[in-house]
Amino acid sequence: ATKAKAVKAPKVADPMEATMEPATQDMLRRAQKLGIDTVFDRAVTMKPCAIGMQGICCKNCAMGPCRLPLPKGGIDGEDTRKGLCGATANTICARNFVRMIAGGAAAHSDHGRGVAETFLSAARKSAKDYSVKDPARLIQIAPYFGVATTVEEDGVTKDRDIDEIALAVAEKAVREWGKPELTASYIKRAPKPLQEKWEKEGVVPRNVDREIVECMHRTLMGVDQDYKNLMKQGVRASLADGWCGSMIGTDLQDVMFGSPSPLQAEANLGVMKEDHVNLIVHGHEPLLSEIIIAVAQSQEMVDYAKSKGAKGIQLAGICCTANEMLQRHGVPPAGNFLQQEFAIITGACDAMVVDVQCIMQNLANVAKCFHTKLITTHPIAKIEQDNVIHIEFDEHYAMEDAKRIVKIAIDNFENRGADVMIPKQRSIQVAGFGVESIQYHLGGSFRGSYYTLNDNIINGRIRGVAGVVGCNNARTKHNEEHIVLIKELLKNDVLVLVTGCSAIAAGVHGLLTPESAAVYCGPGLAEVCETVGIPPVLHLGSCVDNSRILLAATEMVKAGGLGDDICDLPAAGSAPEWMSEKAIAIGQYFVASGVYTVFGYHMPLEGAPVFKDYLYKEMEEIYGGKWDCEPDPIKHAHKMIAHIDKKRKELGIDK
Ligand code: XCC
Ligand code: SF4
Repeated sequence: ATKAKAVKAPKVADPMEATMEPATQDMLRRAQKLGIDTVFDRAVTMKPCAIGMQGICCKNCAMGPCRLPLPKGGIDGEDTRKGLCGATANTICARNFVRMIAGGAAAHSDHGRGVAETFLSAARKSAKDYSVKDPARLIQIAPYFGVATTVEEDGVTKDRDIDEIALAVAEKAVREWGKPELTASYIKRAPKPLQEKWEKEGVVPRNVDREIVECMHRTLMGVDQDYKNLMKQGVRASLADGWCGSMIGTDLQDVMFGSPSPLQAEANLGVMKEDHVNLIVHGHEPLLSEIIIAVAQSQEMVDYAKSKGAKGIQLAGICCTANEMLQRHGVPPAGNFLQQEFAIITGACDAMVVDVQCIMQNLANVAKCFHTKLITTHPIAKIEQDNVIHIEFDEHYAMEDAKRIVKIAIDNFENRGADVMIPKQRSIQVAGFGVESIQYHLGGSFRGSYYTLNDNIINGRIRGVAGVVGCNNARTKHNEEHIVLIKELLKNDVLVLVTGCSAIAAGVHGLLTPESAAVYCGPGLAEVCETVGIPPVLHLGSCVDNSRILLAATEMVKAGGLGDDICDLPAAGSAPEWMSEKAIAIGQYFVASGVYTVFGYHMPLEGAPVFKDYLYKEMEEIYGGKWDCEPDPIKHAHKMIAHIDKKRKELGIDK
């Protein structure tokens, strides 16, 4: 007998259970064959903490962590659970929730700040690679910053010089993060009744940084110990994200890089090409990727790639950097959050460039198994593994930095191993919608003709509108909640607006084409989409572009016929596969803007039923919107539809 015991094979994920997307299934099988572990396998071997999941683990001081699990069989009578300091389950759960909002708001808003600072450099002519590409957008937003767009000369009103407007807007915009005045400027973009609600409740954001700092202060050990009061600050910080940091980010990106308009592109891992240099850009901020696009398309670099034996350069994106490059340039997304490791596992990724947010550290381990150069570019986001290259991006030398990066990818082409496997799957999509293009394609306004959105909602061809946004989560089947949910909404004549990883999922699964209207929609929605030639699912961009959904909702209110405020609209929000704290910040600004918002998977609230009730019920009385959670995508859709029907009834359009 030998002493050697049979080595137990490590537990791995079942590809068919892990994802509904065939290219991802194939790549997961390949990874497992090569012995490379991915997020899907780790989700099988590592289980989440049951107490953390309930939202009632507090580690806000060194007397803890204090854990307050619900007693078996629930609470009978008084809830006597408390931490060492006496913090109740409500306090702990609310503090955790508010800190998630702060984390998410910080991420979106810091992204916006980066954009605003680059815009200021551009306006001062010290960042020569950036300029005003969309003067109309600049003129549209200037008044919200109190910047005049005209000048009086000899009693005649003339258009003000665009460079002058840009500089004035930029100087005002950067101040929105830390100004001493008491109200964020963009708040006036919301419908009046909503602004009044926020004022009455005392949740009007002052400036982005202050609201996030105050979240951290109030959730510190021994400060705010009233869950309702804590949530006031959570709401205020979320509004600073949605209506300020994110919205300014979106607007100034549109000003500098051009506002998106509908365009056709491909999607999925199959967009990578065996005979091309494959350069993948991943993360969120388009400041660098915009320049990379220009460099990669330059004759100089294309010739250089050819000199190295490649036919050209294939750019593709992952996560929201993908959405940014897609909506303005038609650069195809290679995949969403859960596909990032697989772009490298193809063996054909010559370089992956990352900026900030949603970047899995395991990319470094996966890159080690191939020739892929993994390049970090942002001073706040480095990766410790020694195979990762850091090329710090500086807006003043954007073109030089981008050239260095593209050259690294090209030079690496010849190092590719023989074992390359690019999945065949790629789909066609139409992306790049925004408030203006919704208006343009649906009759030129929101109201007043056979084609407009509001009229089609009033006449019932369109039952309502849903915003389906957010991440993938390895604890749920990749893309399935998004796709099943969206299809169920379409079947019930609900027009769907998507952003983020949900938008990429919709593109990959073929829902972003005008032709899909006939296949998936109920008769009313199909008729509208076919008449005007739009997809029934509209891609509105990245996660900061959820601000476009807020503004679209505001335009629907202003156009009339659907009530006085966002909460009157037959509309609902959803993040079926959420994972990032950013999703919680987004969900909260949707709720506080009057939207019924349903999350999938689970919410870390079960351990504090009273606090949970506050979010799921009472919040509606204050803001007109409330939270909900439903993991089953069909039931999830029907909760949203029931809400839409309730609103139709209240509006008297429920024929
Ligand atoms: Fe990240 Fe924005 Fe979530 Fe996707 S959706 S996993 S946050 S990339 Ni915003
Ligand atoms: Fe425990 Fe209170 Fe400290 Fe939290 S703040 S860890 S509940 S003692």
